[in-house]
Amino acid sequence: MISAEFFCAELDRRGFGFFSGVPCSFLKGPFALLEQRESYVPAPNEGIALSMAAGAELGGTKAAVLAQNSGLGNLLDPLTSLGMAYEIPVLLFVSLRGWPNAEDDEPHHAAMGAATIGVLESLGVAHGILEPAQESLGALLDRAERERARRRSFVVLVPADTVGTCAVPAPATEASMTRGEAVEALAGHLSGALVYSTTGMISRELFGVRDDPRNFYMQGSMGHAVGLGLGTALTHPRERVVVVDGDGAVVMHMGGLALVGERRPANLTHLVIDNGSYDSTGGQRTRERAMRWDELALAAGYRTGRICRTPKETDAHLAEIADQPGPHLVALIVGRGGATPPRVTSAHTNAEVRARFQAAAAEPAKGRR
Ligand SMILES: Cc1ncc(C[n+]2csc(CCOP(=O)(O)OP(=O)(O)O)c2C)c(N)n1
Repeated sequence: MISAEFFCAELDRRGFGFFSGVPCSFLKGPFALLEQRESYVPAPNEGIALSMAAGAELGGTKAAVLAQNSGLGNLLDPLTSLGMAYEIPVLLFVSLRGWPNAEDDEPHHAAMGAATIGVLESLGVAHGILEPAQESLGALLDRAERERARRRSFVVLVPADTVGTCAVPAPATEASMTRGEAVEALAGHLSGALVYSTTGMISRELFGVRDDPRNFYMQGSMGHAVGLGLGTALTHPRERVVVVDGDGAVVMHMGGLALVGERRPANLTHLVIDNGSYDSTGGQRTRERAMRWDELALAAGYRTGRICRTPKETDAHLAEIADQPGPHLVALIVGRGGATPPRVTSAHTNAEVRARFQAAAAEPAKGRR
């Protein structure tokens, strides 16, 4: 195993001065160390991480991006149309979720796990697979330097158990509600609704608190729960649609908010569980300062926007807006971390989640508008 300290020291030794990315648990250690530096800027999505790195490079600062292979989809455009077209080299570390054996990982990583290396090959992007030994990192970074000299990017692919974690004390949070309490409070208001929940711990928490065929647990597709909700809300105006989102996921594809605010479906409620962090990948911070969700919602065009900080406030506000036309945005401020809820896939395959959701959605509902 390569220690996170060695990993970062090696990048320092080679003169890297700017870092960005979106976390993956395979790279938890380096993220924990980089987070403590001014030179690391957490990005809302991998494409922005890459374009920021390219901007740093254009100014003469060597830059590196750390990402999960699910994020390749977000960064391929700037990697090709910016990095390759303008010959701006960037060093990328991309984790290999779902590889080499798809069965060893969550099913939503299977397709990208199998395709990651082929995608890079078909684009002609130089890459190498990191092995859990310090010499391997040195050899790949030497190759990256040779590519850089030709003004080409290089991708270091990082399989599971290659880079170590490290203990960094989590910053204290001032929130007075846990994720579990927030989900319990909102779960009382989901009856009859079609519910889309976001990737990671939030879907798992909802599954643990209130499993229901009318819940669609969207693992993967980070940032796209609101798109699912909007598509259903617009095409099925008699259904009540609730999206249970995370702050990291919303910010990843924030354009969805603008579209909700523009189309204004009265039947859509967007709940954002804001813990200021990417809890599902190890609790890395999402933002330095809290988002003003209420103002953001109103500016985007939602009919109401509100921040709730306690289960009681959440319960009262959700009861209050239940019969008012939306779209509504409610941000629930919670603390980081919490107990690890069960995986949805311990009970249902993704295809089962989809099939039972579709069947339930087709039934005459009890609580429809
Ligand atoms: C495109 C993409 N990049 C990165 C990831 C890895 N990932 C899975 S869950 C998650 C964190 C989600 O954060 P948030 O929405 O704030 O919810 P939380 O985990 O804090 O509950 C990340 C970064 C991913 N699934 N997809």
